[in-house]
Amino acid sequence: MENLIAIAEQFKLQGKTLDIREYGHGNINDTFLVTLDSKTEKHFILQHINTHIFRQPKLIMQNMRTVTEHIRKSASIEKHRWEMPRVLLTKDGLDHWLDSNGEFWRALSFIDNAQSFDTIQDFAHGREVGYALGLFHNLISNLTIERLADTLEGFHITPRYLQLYDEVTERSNAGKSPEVHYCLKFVSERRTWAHVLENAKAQGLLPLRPIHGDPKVNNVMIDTDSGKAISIVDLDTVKPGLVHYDIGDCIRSGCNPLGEETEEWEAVRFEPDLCRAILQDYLSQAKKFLAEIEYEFIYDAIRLIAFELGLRFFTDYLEGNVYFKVRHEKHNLVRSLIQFKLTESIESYEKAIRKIIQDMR
Ligand code: GN1
Ligand code: MG
Repeated sequence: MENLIAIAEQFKLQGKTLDIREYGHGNINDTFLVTLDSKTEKHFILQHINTHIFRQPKLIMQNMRTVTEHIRKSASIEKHRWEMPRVLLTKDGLDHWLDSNGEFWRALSFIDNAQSFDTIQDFAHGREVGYALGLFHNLISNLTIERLADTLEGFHITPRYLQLYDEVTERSNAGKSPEVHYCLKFVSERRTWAHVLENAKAQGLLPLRPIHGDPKVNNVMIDTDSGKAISIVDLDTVKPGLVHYDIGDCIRSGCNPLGEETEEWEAVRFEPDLCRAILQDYLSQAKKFLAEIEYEFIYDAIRLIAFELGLRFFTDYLEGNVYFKVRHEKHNLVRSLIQFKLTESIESYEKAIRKIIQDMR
């Protein structure tokens, strides 16, 4: 704690530090809420970046500043309350602080009078989550991708995760419990199809654009008074990519009412009506830049990102939990079963999901 206070005080803000507590449920970085004795900004967010995963954290800060400054300059947001987190600087004017062990810390402004949820609360909330991603995509659609660094090579490139999975399964001795057997079979039955988005990208059907990378439900901030979406946070994975990764991630997260951390993995299912709500307000914004052909891949994107996340969790389980933080040894196995059950449910609703997308074109 002493140490945390000393780190928090590196970042220029008025007032004495009253409290620091862990905040949110991030799977990679460590996030803290700092409370200050101040009349103006009472809180800010302090984060420790996992540099085993984000190997060039300075580039993350650069991308974050590029995107948030671009959005702040954009005229169209003046009609709504829409706030991007501000990067806070140290006393020396730097956007990060290296502690005595060389660990990387950064601070962001806190978005006041807002909250986020791990699962969709009702259809109105679903529409707000979709709207937030659509507005974000729209606001950065005119930011050229050359201005953004690739901060996490291979992120959301499903064939790359399959390659790692093959390497890991070859040397793993995880045994063959019924759950492990189910996962191995699940992956093997979907291998060929798993190239769908990368193939479409290679064929020039889907363009690279600036993307968020992690637009799950709890990264959308909702105004406590109005219930409206006012921000999308967690900008570490902002980089060039396919908007389909984001659409898939937002919908796999939003349409799983039990959430991605449930114990009842066998009961996990996809909710098509929530999918309609999210897509409706997403597309109200995204239709401004999406080409006709891009709609053809939305169903595959939804199915693929659920499958890919299951594959990433399962690989990490087999590898001994080296990537995602876990609370127990089988945590990543359970997480992968949840995503695979969700994928199965998405597959069972293929016709309905394709019709929802078709009706909105
Ligand atoms: C990770 O750390 P967090 O929760 O923001 C992961 C995402 C996954 C997500 C699943 C850099 O995000 O890709 O979708 O867990 N981030 C990275 O909850 O791998
Ligand atoms: Mg994240």
